[in-house]
Amino acid sequence: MATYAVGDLQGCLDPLKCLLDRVKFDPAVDRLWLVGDLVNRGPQSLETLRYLYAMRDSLVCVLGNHDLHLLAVWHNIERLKKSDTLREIVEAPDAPVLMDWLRRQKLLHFDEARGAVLVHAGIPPQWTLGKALGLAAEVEEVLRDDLRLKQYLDGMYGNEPSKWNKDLTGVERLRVITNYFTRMRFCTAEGKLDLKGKEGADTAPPGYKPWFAHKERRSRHVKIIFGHWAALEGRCNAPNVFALDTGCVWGGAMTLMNVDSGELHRCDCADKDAPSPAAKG
Ligand SMILES: [Mn+2]
Repeated sequence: MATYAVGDLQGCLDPLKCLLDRVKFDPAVDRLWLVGDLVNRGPQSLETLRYLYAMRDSLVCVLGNHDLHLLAVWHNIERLKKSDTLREIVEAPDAPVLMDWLRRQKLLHFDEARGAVLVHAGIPPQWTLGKALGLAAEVEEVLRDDLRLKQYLDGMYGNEPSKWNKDLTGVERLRVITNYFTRMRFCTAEGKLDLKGKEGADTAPPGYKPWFAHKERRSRHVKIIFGHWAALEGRCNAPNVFALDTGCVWGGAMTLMNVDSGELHRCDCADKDAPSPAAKG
């Protein structure tokens, strides 16, 4: 019985199967945590979702920005972009079942026994774990609510407000919470976001740092497993913080970590037609 976490899949199913074979993953007893961005850019987004749905009882999954974008496309809020590889999903006969499963996933997962958190992008420095869990739950509740879902997805896009404020309400409140958990890379110690930078940790704009690098970060005592930031190449130099996105879809590798032992496994992305890094996001 083991618990593993895997980095961003982005529609790369073969490397995932390679990793699960490598550790002899048994869905009857083992558990797989997914950092989100299950789909998009890669070659097998639909097959990946079907594969995960079939083993859904063995998974813990948090949503990434690409998963939320897929939900927005499915609900006719947003149109497909040129670089998206999501059309096969929205045209699939089983799309309603897959999309209903997807929207019931979390933004933040906390395993109390392990003292470990799973999140797509991160937790901003000014939030305690308790605060973060409460705010994630606000968005998770809206995702499951038929009456509020479309309004949320419609208001989800945008980089403002750039900083959390407890007095925020409505779509602006939900948007900034979503941006922290699913899009953040660089921010200030007070949590002001810079959502433009996508390169390595040493490319922060003046006054900004990677979210995990702030010394007084209030969630620093809990183990955090995240993805989203391929340019880190799995390195983040912060104690207790584990970066699992190693850019599989960009021709890198997919990384699987044993959550308890920290043991790492990698499988290369075999796809020679990987999309160009210029489309990274
Ligand atoms: Mn992402």
